[in-house]
Amino acid sequence: MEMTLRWYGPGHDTISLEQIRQIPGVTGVITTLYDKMPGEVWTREEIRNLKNYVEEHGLNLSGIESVNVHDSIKIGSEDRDQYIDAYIETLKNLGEEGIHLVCYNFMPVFDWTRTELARVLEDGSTALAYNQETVDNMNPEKMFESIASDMNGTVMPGWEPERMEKIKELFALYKDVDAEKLFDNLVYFLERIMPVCNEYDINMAIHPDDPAWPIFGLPRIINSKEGIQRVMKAVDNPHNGVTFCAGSYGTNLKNDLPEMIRSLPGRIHFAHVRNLKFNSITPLDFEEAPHPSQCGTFDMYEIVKALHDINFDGPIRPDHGRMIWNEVGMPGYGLYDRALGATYILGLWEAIDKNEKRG
Ligand SMILES: [Mn+2]
Repeated sequence: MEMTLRWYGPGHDTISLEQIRQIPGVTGVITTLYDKMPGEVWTREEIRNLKNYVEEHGLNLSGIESVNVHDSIKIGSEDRDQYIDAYIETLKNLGEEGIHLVCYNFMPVFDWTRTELARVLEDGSTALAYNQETVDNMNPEKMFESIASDMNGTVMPGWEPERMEKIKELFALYKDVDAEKLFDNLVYFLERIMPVCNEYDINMAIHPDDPAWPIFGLPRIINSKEGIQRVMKAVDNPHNGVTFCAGSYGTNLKNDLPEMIRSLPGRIHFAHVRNLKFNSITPLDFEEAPHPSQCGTFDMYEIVKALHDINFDGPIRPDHGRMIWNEVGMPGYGLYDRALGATYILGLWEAIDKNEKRG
């Protein structure tokens, strides 16, 4: 296991690599070429520059989150092969530059959805939150406006203005894509990219849908144990793997997170560990809680234990943190609360590890 933090790159992130390096136990970052549009090839030079920059700051570039998948691939349009070819070229270039982990998602239109980016919690900190009633009373355009006005002047991944300008068009393109078609399109994509993943030992790690159910009538397939197992079996290659995101799968309380982890030995290449606090089931309402078990609904010990039990050896990162201590930054991606999360997870890991070795 390697403890990492997500970082958006120079000029995009509100926190610096110097700061990340001072978080005890964090040795790497998960980053991306933020300006790249889906379908655009990442050149070796661009990748090398990013990697050198991270390494010059004393950190590893532990993986990419994300290389985004073009909508044509998800929709299965006639031009999908040209976009898959570009994706393959990017993977090859990443492999040539020694990068072996790529997180991606296969969600139509929206990467993730929250109804509030700065809900004030009891202790005065703010966190991202979700209320189903609010979503049910909103249309997608309004959803975008509400998210965009709440980003502290930053641009949240998945909610880029140029993408959202085309939101009606996007919805029209997904009109005939149901869950089965989306699944078939994912399998088609994976089968085409597996040879380059084999050649360069690149672990693909699909991020689950967040929240873990269909919203605005769009299909979602990576949201349960059955859903993810189906994808693993359809393309039964260890390079076809998973980003286990506790906070995304965990939005559906029917998902038994430790059990899901145990059902995926050798296939979890990347882990996002975060806690949620459910305030109400009907209507569903939850917020992103501080990482410790006592602050939310999940038993974080059991989640980390399950990862340890399957000998998880990839990068792990604390997921979204709250805004605390007057920090102003990208919602969910501030410094302080994620740093607390990283050290907490490291503490759990050390205790579990030593306990086990003592038998
Ligand atoms: Mn995640």
